[in-house]
Amino acid sequence: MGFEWYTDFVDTSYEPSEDDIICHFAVNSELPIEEAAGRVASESSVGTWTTLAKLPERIKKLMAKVFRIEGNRISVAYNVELFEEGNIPQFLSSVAGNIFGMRAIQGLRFEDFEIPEVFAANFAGPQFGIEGVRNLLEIRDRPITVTVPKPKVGFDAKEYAEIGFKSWVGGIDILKDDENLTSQPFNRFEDRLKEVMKARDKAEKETGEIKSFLINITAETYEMERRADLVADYGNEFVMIDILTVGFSALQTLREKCEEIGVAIHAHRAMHGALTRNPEHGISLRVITRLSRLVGVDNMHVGTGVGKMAGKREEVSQLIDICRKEWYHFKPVFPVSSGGLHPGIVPDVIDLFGKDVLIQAGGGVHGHPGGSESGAKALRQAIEACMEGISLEEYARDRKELRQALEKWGRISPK
Ligand code: CAP
Ligand code: MG
Repeated sequence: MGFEWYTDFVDTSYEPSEDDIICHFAVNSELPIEEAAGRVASESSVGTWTTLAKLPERIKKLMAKVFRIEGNRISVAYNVELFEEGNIPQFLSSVAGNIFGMRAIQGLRFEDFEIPEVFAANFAGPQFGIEGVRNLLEIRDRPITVTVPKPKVGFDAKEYAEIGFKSWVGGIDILKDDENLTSQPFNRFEDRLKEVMKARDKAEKETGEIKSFLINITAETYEMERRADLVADYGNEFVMIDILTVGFSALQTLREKCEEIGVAIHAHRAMHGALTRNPEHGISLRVITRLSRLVGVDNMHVGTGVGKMAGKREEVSQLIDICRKEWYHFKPVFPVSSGGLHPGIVPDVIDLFGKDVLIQAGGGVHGHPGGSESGAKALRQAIEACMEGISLEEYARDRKELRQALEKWGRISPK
């Protein structure tokens, strides 16, 4: 129609400059793809639904350009000046904002993005990264074991610390809060921190190994800063943050805070399914994982490819690459494999991840017939078997805990 100008944002002859930010989308619309693509580029940069009485020349250079269209997949180049340095919320308000709500576009998925060095330079990335986390734990050449007490909430601080102690003594390296445990009346944050740190000291003395705690500080931002300080006061190495429910603004604030106090960030991605699971609409885990590395988490949940949570091997493999592959100055992020794991499927996890992985088993430890300590032993034994290239069944011959785990769960992938 005479007043529309969306196709002015489509130029398949355009060669993105090295300073452009590039975003890849899948578009579902009844409109011709050029029309739909132009709407995405227009609304996520300078445009609106109608031509304007005034459009100064200098603003024209801020018009985003659809430079590639393949079927319903489009790539859009954005002048980097459209984005405030170091501001993730504004980045998302631009390329993941209004465009998801446009009536003419029935479905839109933000699949991935690429940034120029000039934009990457505004972000610190991970403080510790894989090598730094390994140094914190003095664990060099094997996957790191993690467990979440189950049931996931309800224990009081002393009961919780007791489960942590048993798990650590059984061989778990890191105790982890569940995503919905923060500071409920039955288990206040300060009480849990105090009791678990006492148990951690005892377990370290008993095992001679460094033990740590992913305590969930998720809350309002100022409160998270206060909790992070308390964690540092106890000399604990990590905080855990539910990065999507707190939001990227809060995550950026806590990244600064954790730099000051020298504490690593474990990123849980609870709520991602609301954005990521619909293949026709939403935001992919590639985008969320890449943003998390940009801001600077040290450990990041990426799925299992075999466990109870959605996420196929191929997708998990892509997320592992986003965590670990060379990317400007950013340290690699430790991928976390979690969700329905137990000793019987540890070989599948190591086959997919290699040794640079945090293997988290909650039910797969505390559901062991012998209890938490035996469950922890079974998990460690399964990892030892893999690192020595021995089958689990062979290794379980003279290791009761692994044998019992295999008797209960075999090699099943939980649904
Ligand atoms: C796993 C878990 C984790 C999920 C999150 C849970 O417990 O504690 O939150 O792994 O999913 O609450 O389900 P289990 P993801 O070990 O008992 O399954 O890691 O895919 O983000
Ligand atoms: Mg959980």
